[in-house]
Amino acid sequence: MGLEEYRKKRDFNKTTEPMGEIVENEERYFVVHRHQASHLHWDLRLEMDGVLKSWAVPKEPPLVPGVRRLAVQVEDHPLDYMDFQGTIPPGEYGAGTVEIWDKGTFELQKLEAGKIEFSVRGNKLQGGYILIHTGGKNWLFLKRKSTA
Ligand SMILES: [Mn+2]
Repeated sequence: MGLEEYRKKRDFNKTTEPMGEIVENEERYFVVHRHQASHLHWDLRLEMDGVLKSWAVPKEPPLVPGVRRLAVQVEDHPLDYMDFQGTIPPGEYGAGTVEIWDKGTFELQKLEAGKIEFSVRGNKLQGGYILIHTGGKNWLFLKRKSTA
């Protein structure tokens, strides 16, 4: 919807109300868990819509451009999960050890159907990344060449 209607109703030469701007650089948190379950994988989790959108990445997340990783979307996790580390007991869902592999903030840069572009400030992950939906639960996770 934007701010067009708000602005159309006001003459900013005559009112001291703010013209306003759409803030797109809101910082959000992300975490990557290294999860040694029956199969080792990394869980990428991005704070979006009040939850952690989550993807299981079977290989180490890309640190350089040109590496494509499969990322399988899994159920949203609560924001509290950001700080979780520990051992999930044998027989329970995801049994195994969960460690924080990387953590930091990110800016959402572009959100389209099937495409999420974001810029990351973590310890291991830095710069521009993209998630591209390829079908079903499958996405591609890659580092962008330009790190805007
Ligand atoms: Mn997992």
